[in-house]
Amino acid sequence: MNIHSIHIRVITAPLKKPFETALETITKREAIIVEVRDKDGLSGWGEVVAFSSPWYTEETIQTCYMVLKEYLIPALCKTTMKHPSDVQLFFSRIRGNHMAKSGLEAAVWDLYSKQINIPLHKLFGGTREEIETGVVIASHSLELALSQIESYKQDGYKRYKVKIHPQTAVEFVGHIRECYPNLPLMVDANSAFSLEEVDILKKLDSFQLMMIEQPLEHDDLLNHRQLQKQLSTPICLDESITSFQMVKNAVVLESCQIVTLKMGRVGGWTQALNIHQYCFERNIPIWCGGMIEFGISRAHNIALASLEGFTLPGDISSSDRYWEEDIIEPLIKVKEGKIPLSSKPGIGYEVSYVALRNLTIHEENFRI
Ligand code: OSB
Ligand code: MG
Repeated sequence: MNIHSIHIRVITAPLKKPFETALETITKREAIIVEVRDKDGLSGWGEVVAFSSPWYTEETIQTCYMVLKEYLIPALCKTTMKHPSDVQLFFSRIRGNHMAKSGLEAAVWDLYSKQINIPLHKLFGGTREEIETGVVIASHSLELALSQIESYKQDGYKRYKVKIHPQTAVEFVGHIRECYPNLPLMVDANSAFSLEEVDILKKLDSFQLMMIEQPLEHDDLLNHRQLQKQLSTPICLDESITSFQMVKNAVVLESCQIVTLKMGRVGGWTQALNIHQYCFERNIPIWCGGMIEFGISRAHNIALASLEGFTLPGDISSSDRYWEEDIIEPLIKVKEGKIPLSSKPGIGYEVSYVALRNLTIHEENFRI
């Protein structure tokens, strides 16, 4: 492959409003933007979706930066790659660090699909012309949650996900159901429950929820298996889905009925495609999760969600859901709950160097 240099930028931006989960409240976001350039002036783009601190995953912006600089980029410089799938070969010699790997691999795939002049979603066999999407309501205040649902309904989102907490879940979800009897609604507990609180979770069974996302500990497949036997609402695993192997474990153990796929958490496109194929062959519904990301990661997610097995709307919202200023053009805009697939090569969106420059706090260039 023709690769000339790699440029990484750390960017930071405030969220339009605080994002409140059972674990943490997010008010600003950092990301590492990876740009892989070829000799002809084409650029491929990836985004590292780790958070600034390890509240959600072990990886952070700092660990990803270090791993990219000390291991992944030097390994890529040493290898003569024929095809982006070769990236997996040198990844396999570095354990874990999935989000760092994913950001770099995504940029290589984007560059490659621009070099051969086809859209990324076509390269991976996406079958959709448009994807259906959902939105996340992350507010501890019922009043704010209700007003957010009301305003997102204007964009026609196909699925609404609210964050819940054991102390308030039944009342909170009950109120929302009363106001919106037919809303396609699901809840995300971000592992705030224990198996002793099964009675609370059973009460949620009466609210016709599409699913309950990650009620128990992030790495606990056994108790999720026990819980699923006692609930009629399908359990969807999010935090637990850290690799292709973990998906197979969860499916064989019957720890969940639905899988949330976050490309960053499983280590990139290649792993995500393996998981998609495995679930598709077994009729296990999957959907594309979100990480409060900027437009580059969203664009990759849109391409991923165009694959046939993504039968449920994902957490892929408009650019203006989180940002005053996103880094891509055009901005992502959800209309009637849908986003059309771009017919341009690669991720199908241009990256704005002006917007990037405004948000960059640190950058470094590596010659291959
Ligand atoms: O649990 O799905 C989650 C955001 C940050 C960390 C964890 C989660 C989320 C979301 C997705 O809910 C939000 C989004 O990107 O729209
Ligand atoms: Mg979740």
